[in-house]
Amino acid sequence: MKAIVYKSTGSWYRVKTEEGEFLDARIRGKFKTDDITSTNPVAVGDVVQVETDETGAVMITEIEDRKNYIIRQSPQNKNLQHIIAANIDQSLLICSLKQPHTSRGFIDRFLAASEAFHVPAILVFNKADIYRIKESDLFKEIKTIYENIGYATIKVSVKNRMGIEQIRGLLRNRTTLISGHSGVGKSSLINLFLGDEQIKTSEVSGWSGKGVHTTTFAEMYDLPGGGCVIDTPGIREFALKEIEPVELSHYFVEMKPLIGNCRFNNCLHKEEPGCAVKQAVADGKIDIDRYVSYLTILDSLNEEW
Ligand SMILES: Nc1nc2c(ncn2[C@@H]2O[C@H](COP(=O)(O)OP(=O)(O)OP(=O)(O)O)[C@@H](O)[C@H]2O)c(=O)[nH]1
Ligand SMILES: [Mg+2]
Ligand SMILES: [Zn+2]
Repeated sequence: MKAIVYKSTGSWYRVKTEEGEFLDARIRGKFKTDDITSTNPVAVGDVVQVETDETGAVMITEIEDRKNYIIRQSPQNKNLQHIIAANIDQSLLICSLKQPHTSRGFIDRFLAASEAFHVPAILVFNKADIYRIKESDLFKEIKTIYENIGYATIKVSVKNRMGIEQIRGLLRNRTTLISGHSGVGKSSLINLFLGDEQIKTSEVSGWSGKGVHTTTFAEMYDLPGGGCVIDTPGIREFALKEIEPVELSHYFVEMKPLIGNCRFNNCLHKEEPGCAVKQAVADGKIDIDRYVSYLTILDSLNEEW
């Protein structure tokens, strides 16, 4: 019987069958999927085959090919990846400019990962109710930069219900991954769209930047109006799929159309003469902070793989 994985704890999986029944399943044997060394063979959003054995236990026997997936690095082992979710239509990065602050570098890494994995990305800035002039001005600046290159950038307040209807519209009839640092309000936002089934959230007290993770496993929820959302534990860093340094600029959407104009076809847009990307930065056509993020990620690629 076909089913979709709604929750994965690593040792058991909650799946929803085609008939709409929720079952707790385990895996039998070894699965090797997508040729990646992963800590979890089965992820939320996976389409699987399940069978009930003689003892009544539900077993996952097969995983269908994934349309896409998003991974993060295993905190224990840099060479291991953890699939956050599979088969998603879009990804919402929940950010905040306060309690906690989401950095531009983190946003750019998320966007590059989304491009590499072919997942459309939207930036949502929560906690607008606590923004003062400094944060409001910063938001305007960020919105201009990211909307110029094609990413919807939306300000919301879960607390004051500001901007929530727009988000509800974006979620309808799609499968959306909700990610971001711990404490930005991912679960609180999702709770606004759910009925009685409420997710646990908790106070960010004495914010240290490390935070206590309230959500510990990724879990998918059906939206009453159609569509699904996947709540995830707070994340520190997204992993980029194994990419060559020359490929990285393909995942910076404003750089991609320019790279054919660089003098060298293996240009890394660092020190090379005749570089169209560096020229665009100098002309103010590419945001300087985006370029800095590009260089930072480029440097990190060698360390990661
Ligand atoms: N001021 C303010 N606080 C908010 C808002 N949204 C959420 N919070 C608070 O932020 C804290 C963290 O919210 P959660 O929803 O648990 O955050 P999370 O992103 O799910 O965190 P993890 O599960 O640890 O990844 C809670 O105390 C929420 O009440 C908002 O719009 N404004
Ligand atoms: Mg949460
Ligand atoms: Zn170049």
